[in-house]
Amino acid sequence: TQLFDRIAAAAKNYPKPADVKFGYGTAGFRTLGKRLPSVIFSVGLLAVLRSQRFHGKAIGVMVTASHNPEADNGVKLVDPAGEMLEQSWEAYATTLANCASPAELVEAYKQLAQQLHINIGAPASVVYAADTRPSSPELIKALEAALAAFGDHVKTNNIGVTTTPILHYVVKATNDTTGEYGEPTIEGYQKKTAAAFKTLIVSTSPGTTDLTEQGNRGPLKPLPVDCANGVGALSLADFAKHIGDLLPFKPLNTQLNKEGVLNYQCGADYVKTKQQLPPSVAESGLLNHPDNRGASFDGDADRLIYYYLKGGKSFRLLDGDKIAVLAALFIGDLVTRAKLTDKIQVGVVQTAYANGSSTKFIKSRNIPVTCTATGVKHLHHAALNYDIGVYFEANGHGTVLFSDDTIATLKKTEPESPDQDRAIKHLIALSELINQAVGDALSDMLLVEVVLAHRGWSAEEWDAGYEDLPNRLVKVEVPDRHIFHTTDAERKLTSPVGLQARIDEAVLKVEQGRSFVRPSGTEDCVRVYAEAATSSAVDSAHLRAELESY
Ligand code: 16G
Ligand code: ZN
Repeated sequence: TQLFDRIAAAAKNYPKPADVKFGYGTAGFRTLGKRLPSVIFSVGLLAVLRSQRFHGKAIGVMVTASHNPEADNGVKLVDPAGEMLEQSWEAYATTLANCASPAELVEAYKQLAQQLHINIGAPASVVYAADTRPSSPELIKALEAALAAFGDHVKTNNIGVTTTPILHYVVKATNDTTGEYGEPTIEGYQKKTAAAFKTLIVSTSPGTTDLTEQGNRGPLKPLPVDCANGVGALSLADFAKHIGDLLPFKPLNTQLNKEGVLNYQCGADYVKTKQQLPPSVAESGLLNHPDNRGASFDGDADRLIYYYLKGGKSFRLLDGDKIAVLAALFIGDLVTRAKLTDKIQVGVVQTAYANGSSTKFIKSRNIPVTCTATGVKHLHHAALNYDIGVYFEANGHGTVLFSDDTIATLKKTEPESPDQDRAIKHLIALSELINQAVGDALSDMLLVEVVLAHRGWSAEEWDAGYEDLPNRLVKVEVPDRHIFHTTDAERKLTSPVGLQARIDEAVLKVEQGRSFVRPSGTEDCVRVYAEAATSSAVDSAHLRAELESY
């Protein structure tokens, strides 16, 4: 009861704004930063419960609004293995966040603990971090106020200002009982990632200068990286110190203390939705050489988009689909060279937004493809069904998961040739380079660089595999998006009745047509996607679908 009094007293400083209904959506809570203190306070309570549920394992809390405007902020919980919060708990988060008074909050918290049979006096551990938004320090204070109400049996670890994927890494590493995953610190992440990258780029065996197929290419060409004026700029600068000139970076959009610049006219989301270079990147002139490639992070560095100028002129996007194809084919080749195709199956997980050409291309290479609903948790879950699961959303969020059995197989296989030996070592190093918890712009970028270096490819050669179908994505504000229900991984509508038939009809009229409508999980709108063999066809298909969705 003392605990309840302390929670109620602390909660008084974080009153819930009266006019809002909060919802824990696809990416946690997200809205204007100044509306969030009460929400963050309630998330602190839930994080403790969640940790107690797992006998005191560490739970993560990340304060960020990713690619959203600077005035927004958000919060999401990270489960012990470094994954997104289990879906069944999202409703609990929503319940606590909408309590109108401290008394109501304490009551809801008490009931929840009872319902879940959780001993509220048990030990707990919470790891937290924030991105660079101006509202983040205030929100972290609200979180700390909630955690402080518990006293000593709740261990807290503030890792400071860092990227979303690094927080996920630290949570996973904190809970790793084998001690093999890596040190549970930001520095531990940097060291682990740098070591794996070096293994993949430079030889560690005496007598050879590298481990690539085509001989030593020396240091890689400088890589311009648009950091969206976000926290990725910090992690990148930090990482660069660990690898010397092995891969020289040209960081762009790295202003962390200037108001109004976060995600503004830059970053992965800007590039993907506008299908053009950020003006700052264009002006830098760094992409003018046809051999050059550039990369953009989003505001919390969990999304990555590549691009280049074909012939030094025309913009070409290398999005999540292109990255998935690059990674899956490379890893597939390594598995073949490791002579493990009978034991290790590589598969790709996409969403309905994946360009039809990418899906077709992957299947043509005999790699299985699964389609899931939008949102990282769905892709992540499906990727676990493969021995090596490559998952990417077209928007650049994704990673590659290696199952425990796969790692064990790799470690116990006795190689019979130097090439097989090399392939096995490379697969193990890739599993260490690639963030196993969540999509990670920095580590995904290093993955891309490794593949390009090993293949000896420029961006244009990477791009040459398949040609994206022309496509459009628009949002439509409808009176009530909740009447839109989908099935088949969001590719078909079941309601409003009749609408799907009309979409099907429109799509049939155009070559290679495909279109779907789904309610957004993050905004009050529905999204309409369409693709077709030609640009003019896609316009007519999308227009019809859009009109019909009203
Ligand atoms: C969230 C998801 C992202 C998804 C997007 C779709 C996470 C961490 N993020 O940002 O994966 O692409 O929502 O938004 O799951 P929408 O539902 O508004 O289209
Ligand atoms: Zn993000």
